[in-house]
Amino acid sequence: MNRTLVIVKPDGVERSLVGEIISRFEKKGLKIVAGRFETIPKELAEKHYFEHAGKSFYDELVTFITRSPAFVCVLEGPEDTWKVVRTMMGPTNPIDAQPGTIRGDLGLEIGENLVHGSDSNESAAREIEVFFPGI
Ligand code: DAT
Ligand code: MG
Repeated sequence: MNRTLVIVKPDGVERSLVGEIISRFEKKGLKIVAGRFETIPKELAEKHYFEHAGKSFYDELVTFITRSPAFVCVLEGPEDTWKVVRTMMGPTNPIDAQPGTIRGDLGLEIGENLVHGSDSNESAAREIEVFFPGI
């Protein structure tokens, strides 16, 4: 089996869309194998988003992801689960996201795009270790 990290970001929790978003993945056939509801500590946010350090939107991104509780979970499927999740999420900017995708149906702004999904099997392994070490 193959796993990826998904985060329903603070905007998704604030808008009471955790069930809506996670149920799409469950209906698709993916299984939740770990999950935690938490205000992400700054230190974990910085580890998670290390690749964006130094970019113009980095400070805003860390402030956003740590501002209120998020639902962080690990989803499991047969293969390339990260890709299944990202296809269902839609592209980073909700303006570009097709109807039928999470960002396309529910989002409007790049800075409040509801959901995180790892972008490769390597990122998935790294990000799962950041949030659920040793799992
Ligand atoms: P994704 O979340 O689709 O993997 P990413 O890894 O490139 O996108 O960026 C991480 C998050 O940072 C993204 O979900 C929203 C924010 N972000 C990315 N590019 C941005 C930009 N140009 N302006 C503002 N926020 C941005
Ligand atoms: Mg990314």
